[in-house]
Amino acid sequence: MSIQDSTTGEVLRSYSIDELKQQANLMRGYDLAVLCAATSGHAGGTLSIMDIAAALYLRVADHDPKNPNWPDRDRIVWSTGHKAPSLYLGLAFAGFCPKEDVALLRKLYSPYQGHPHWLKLPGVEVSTGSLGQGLSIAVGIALAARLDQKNHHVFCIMGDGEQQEGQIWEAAMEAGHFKLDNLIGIVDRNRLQIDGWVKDVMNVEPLEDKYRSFGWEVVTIDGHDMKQVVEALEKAKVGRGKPTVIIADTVKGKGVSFMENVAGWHGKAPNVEELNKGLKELGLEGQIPVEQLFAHAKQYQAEVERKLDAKMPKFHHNYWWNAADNMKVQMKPTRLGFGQSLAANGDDPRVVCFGLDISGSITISEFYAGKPERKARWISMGIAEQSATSAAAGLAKEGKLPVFGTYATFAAARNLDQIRTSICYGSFNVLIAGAHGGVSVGPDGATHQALEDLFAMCGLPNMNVVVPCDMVETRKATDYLLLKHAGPKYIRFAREATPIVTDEKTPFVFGKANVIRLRREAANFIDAFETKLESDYRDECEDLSIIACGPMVPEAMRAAWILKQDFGYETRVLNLHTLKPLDTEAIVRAARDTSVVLTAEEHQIGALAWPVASAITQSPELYGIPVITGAIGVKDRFGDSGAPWELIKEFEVSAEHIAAKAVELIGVKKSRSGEPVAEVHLVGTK
Ligand SMILES: Cc1ncc(C[n+]2csc(CCOP(=O)(O)OP(=O)(O)O)c2C)c(N)n1
Repeated sequence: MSIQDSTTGEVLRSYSIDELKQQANLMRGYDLAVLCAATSGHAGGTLSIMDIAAALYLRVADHDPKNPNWPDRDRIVWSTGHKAPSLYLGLAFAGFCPKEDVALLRKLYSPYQGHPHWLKLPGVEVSTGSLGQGLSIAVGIALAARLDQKNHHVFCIMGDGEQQEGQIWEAAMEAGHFKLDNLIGIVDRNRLQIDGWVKDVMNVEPLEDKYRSFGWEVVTIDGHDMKQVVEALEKAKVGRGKPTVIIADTVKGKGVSFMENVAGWHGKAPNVEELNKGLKELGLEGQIPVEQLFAHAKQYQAEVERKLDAKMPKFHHNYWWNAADNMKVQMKPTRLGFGQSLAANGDDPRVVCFGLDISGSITISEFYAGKPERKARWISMGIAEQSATSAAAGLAKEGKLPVFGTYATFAAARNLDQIRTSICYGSFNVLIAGAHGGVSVGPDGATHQALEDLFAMCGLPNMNVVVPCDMVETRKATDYLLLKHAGPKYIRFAREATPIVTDEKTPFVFGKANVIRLRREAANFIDAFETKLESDYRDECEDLSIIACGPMVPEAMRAAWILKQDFGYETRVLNLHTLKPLDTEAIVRAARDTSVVLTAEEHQIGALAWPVASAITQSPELYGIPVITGAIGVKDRFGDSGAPWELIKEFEVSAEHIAAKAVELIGVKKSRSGEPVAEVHLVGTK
């Protein structure tokens, strides 16, 4: 049946095996082009699944492009959300959306998010990106169909590395138990994941035996032989009495020789030269409208930039990072400091590091880089955050110093109960790294942008939480937490390169805030400021305090610069790198001395703002003393795809937003005390 008119049942288009092969090849060409236009994305896995995507969307699945929500349609769940471009191209080639629109991949406000979002694009069935959840969703959809006595089918596309997630096996057990013959699992067995070969990272084989033992019908095919793909899918649709899993042997990067079987192409997009080479190898020279796709992407991007610019508070000068001839700053990713510390301190025989299949990117692999003798204390756990968390507790119980990390949302949310019960309740000495925290993760989108992790981590008894402001402070914080601090500890850092605003001499004392004061303009941003431990600082009667953590500290410093230059205001910036335990004294002194406190966090508002507010309202010293407060942070919404600095603007967590809010709060303070309110120069906020 396949692509049809849901009102008449008329088949709108049917593809032969040869035509499907041709379409899959074209989809590969588009895939390379849209990834190139996005400058990021997942080439390897999108190419390995493309034949299956073509077969499903163009021939096997019953659906209607004009009626994407047709109740009787087959559902296709992409549990491997990172293969979103193949899903989008499947939809586009089936007629659900224009092919050229897929070139808007990973751009701000785009329906073509880095990972699929069903509320943004008709035809996308579910939002995914956190691996291992799709099969459970598919079980739910299949159960609903059974309850409603419907005949449609649910397909669920998974990766082989993804099979390491324990939730897959809970879902597999459920599907077998309920004999869900309307459910068809597909495993893209390309044998690679991020950290290398699946068999080396954490072997999942024999997959066939595993699924069979859970009560599934199992079919193994060559996932690039279109005849086998179509036959297996069509046969699975008529299977009765049990769910079917199709284990498809594929090649990661299929069709492009320099990408095939290369782990490094997992999360990488081709540049223009590589695109052209790839298109040539696919025999598609001149057949993909590359220039039109690029032009479409460029035009859309120009509109994004116009919208963002209109949203930004304006000041007398352009104070953006490195826009002026002076106040220059060096940018480096905070995560590098984490790796540097592990490299420096890893000789301690108690230190044991876990790999969770994202090791290079979060720099935890620096622990063993060039040190083969440490390999025995490097334990690859695969994509299994929950079990690894409890295993870390086990190691800690036996006197080891375990460290694990991954995207902050998978390091602190997916495994929250394990952190709570296995680690915190027993108060075990485990260091957890929440890497890639905040919206500045960028084009991967909402599923990968941890904006809630600090609520959970700060809310856990016995947990200690540090959010360092730059690469140097990340190294110092890791040095301290790893070897000097006993108990559960969470360190959160960003992915993107952020300004370096501390140096070797800058104090870092766990649990103690630093005061940062702008003293002058200087050639280098860092030299314009003086930093002291807050306990060594004497009140200078500043106009306000900005309390910040993580990469919001540099933004707060830049806000202090804007406030001084444009309004003559003096700002006390507090770098509250330790969120737990909280430096209540520093907060109370800032509130008492300046009577205006503005918090800034790259998180849903509240991980920093509410403890600060609570410290102010609960301090007897401040009873009856008015303190004007404000909060900068993400306002109760999920993230979006986009370039990191675009997202800083869109989510209103830039220095400009901090400064605009500060002007508003200082205005309230001045008007209350009868002082003239400084003229506000903000253009666009009037
Ligand atoms: C819960 C979770 N942990 C980690 C990641 C990061 N991640 C994205 S893709 C990937 C590897 C997936 O490997 P596999 O399933 O084999 O997919 P393929 O190699 O086919 O792309 C990982 C670890 C994630 N998205 N979700």
